[in-house]
Amino acid sequence: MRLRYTVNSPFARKARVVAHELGMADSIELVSTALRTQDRAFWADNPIAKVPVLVTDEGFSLSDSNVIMEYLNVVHGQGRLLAASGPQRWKDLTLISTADAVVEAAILARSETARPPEQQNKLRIEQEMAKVARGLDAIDKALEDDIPGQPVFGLAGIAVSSALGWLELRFGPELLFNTRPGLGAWWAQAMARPSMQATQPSPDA
Ligand SMILES: N[C@@H](CCC(=O)N[C@@H](CS)C(=O)NCC(=O)O)C(=O)O
Repeated sequence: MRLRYTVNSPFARKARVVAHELGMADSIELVSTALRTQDRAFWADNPIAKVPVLVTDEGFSLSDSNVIMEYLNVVHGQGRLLAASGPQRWKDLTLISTADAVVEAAILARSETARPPEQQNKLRIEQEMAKVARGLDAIDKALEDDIPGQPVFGLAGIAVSSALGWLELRFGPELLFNTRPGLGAWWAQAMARPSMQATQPSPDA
């Protein structure tokens, strides 16, 4: 299998962490991929030119990150990282969507902030950062309610951890944890896992 990624992509990190948690990281070739270049091999793997994309041993391409996580979980992990049915399944899928949405809102705010000051849409930045704050509050609450009793660091925990890792890299820990000490404690535990240590983003990349 081949996984295209960038070292700082929070979406690609989800797939990489799942591979580590399932003990199969060695069976996936990691291909560091430059984004927004004329790369026909990349486009052949994913016409939308986003990472992550996983090319399976059978030679078909999978995207996006949630499809890849679930593929690895079902085909190589007997589904143990996500409840197959019942309320926990839907809560966890919603937590994954919320984590993704928080990152997407933060990316929008960052790209707006990167424009020359006179061209920035300040209202848009405020609106997107307010979504980030509300999303983090919802994640904080969901983890408080559900995750501590769970025996496994499942797909929901992996999605949240990957999102938090990227947000911390780009915005610093204060935005995340100053008003959410429970989330900070949860994050410290998640960060101690070998799968998270092995997939750390890099400020220099
Ligand atoms: N929904 C997608 C999002 C993937 C995504 O946005 N990846 C970013 C890197 S973090 C990317 O490849 N961006 C390149 C581009 O938008 O041109 C997923 O979950 O995989």
